[in-house]
Amino acid sequence: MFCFQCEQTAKGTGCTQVGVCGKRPDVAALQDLLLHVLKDLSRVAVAGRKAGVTDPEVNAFTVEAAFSTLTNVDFDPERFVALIRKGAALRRALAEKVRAAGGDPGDDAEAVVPAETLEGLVAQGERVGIKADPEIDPDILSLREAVVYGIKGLSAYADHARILGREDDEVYAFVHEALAATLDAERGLDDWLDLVLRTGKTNLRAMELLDEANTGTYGHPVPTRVPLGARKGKAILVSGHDLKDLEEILRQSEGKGIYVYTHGEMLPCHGYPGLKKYPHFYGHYGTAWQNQAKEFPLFPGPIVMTTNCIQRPMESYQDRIFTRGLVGWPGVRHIPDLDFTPVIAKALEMPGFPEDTDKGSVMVGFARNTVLSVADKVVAAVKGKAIRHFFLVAGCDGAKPGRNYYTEFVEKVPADCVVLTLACGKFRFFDKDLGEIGGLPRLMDVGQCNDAYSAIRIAGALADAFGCSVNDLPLSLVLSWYEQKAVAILLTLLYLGIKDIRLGPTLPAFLSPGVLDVLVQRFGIRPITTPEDDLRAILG
Ligand code: FS2
Ligand code: SF4
Repeated sequence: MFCFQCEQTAKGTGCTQVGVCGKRPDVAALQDLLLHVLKDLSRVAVAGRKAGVTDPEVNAFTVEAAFSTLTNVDFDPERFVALIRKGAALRRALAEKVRAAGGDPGDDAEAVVPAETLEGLVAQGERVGIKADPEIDPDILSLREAVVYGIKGLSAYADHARILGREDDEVYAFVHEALAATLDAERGLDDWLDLVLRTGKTNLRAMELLDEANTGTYGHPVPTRVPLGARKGKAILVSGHDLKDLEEILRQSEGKGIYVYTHGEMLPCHGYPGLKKYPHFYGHYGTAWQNQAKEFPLFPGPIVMTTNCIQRPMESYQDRIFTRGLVGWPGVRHIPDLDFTPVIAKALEMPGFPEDTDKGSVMVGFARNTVLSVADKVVAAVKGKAIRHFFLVAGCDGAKPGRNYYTEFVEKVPADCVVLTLACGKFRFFDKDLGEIGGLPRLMDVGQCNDAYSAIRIAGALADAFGCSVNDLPLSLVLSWYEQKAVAILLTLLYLGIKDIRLGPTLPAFLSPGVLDVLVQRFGIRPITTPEDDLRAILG
């Protein structure tokens, strides 16, 4: 196997024996084969659009399957076998439709015919992995993989938006165009660079759709205090990013003496009016994804993983962790639709929390609507020099010790500066009381990684208010990355021309020295150093 799509990749170069995430070589090969099937399906979808043929099932399948291969989503070989077979079947059916419409779907002989057995599929996958072409130019490989990982992240956003009824064919058309392009051996460096930035552009649209979907369905988040302790009683823990799953769990567990808690990236959900209206939606339990082996054994109820990031479940909670949606782990009970009866039954059967405990609280709900409703105050505070600088300290968390940088950075931010945050990296500092400046909290949680669009809108509106570009605002981006949604967001920031981003804890292994050089020259992107040095460099 070879995989270097995430930040924790082995030795900073690539996982070759087994994934640091727990991905086994057979699953890695199946994911490679699924991606290959998707690329081939995309080629036919591109030909279809030229002939006026689009297929909603193919569109939905493409983003679901790409999302399935994102880090820490699905580790179950059987699920990938089903996806590979479905992808190949959709390709055959679509090719027929395209032909019937007068289009040219290409040669069927070139299509992948999935092997009959698991071993056969794994062998097929091993032939189409990242390093399948030993002759490929390292910079082309780097840009091609940046596009693929950007598409995986974008697909996650498009899939979340689709679940809540928001779609745009332009997004699907681009996903198909980009995946099909990865099969084109003739593309030059400039074409690849262009495709990288267009991936960022389309990701912005996908994030916009998701923002519309979330706020249109559940209202704009409002500032909300979330307890970190527990209420005496039965309990369900919901992790991941899927708001629809959370809503259904809340609706189906209502009036049953169960309290619902968020875990990880679900924390910001407490701010949505359409979700906080449930009186048994109580509080938040635990911290970021990489601490689940420590935190889940102590939760006295079932746990539902709605999306990334799942880790190998420990023996002690294997019988009460459930996967939902695209998440999979061999042997873990999967909820195939929105019927959470088994989860509720498990909660009722388990002891729950024996007493109330108080572990303090945190504030959420500082998404674009809240922050921009006090834009006048913010602008006045900057003009009156009460606020010197804004820092967006955002992105993923992970297990590496180098991620303490982000905790220390926030601790060292001077008292006249404001910290905006989003995604699971915030668990490094989310419970710190940084106080206020002129009635504005100094630490504001914009939301999940899925809400990066909200932060982009805040930055854009502030730039408008000051009559300058985002790059000229007193704003610095200090980002942490881990998986491919972070890659997609980074490509969007580059597409928007945002300069001088600080990125850590390490730079992506898939960026070749040549590509990194271009990013440094054109965008001033740089690795984090130390909190002291970076703060000094930013604030002067
Ligand atoms: Fe965090 Fe994990 Fe949010 Fe990423 S919970 S690293 O895949 O999606 O951010
Ligand atoms: Fe390794 Fe990350 Fe790939 Fe898992 S997703 S195999 S940890 S590079």
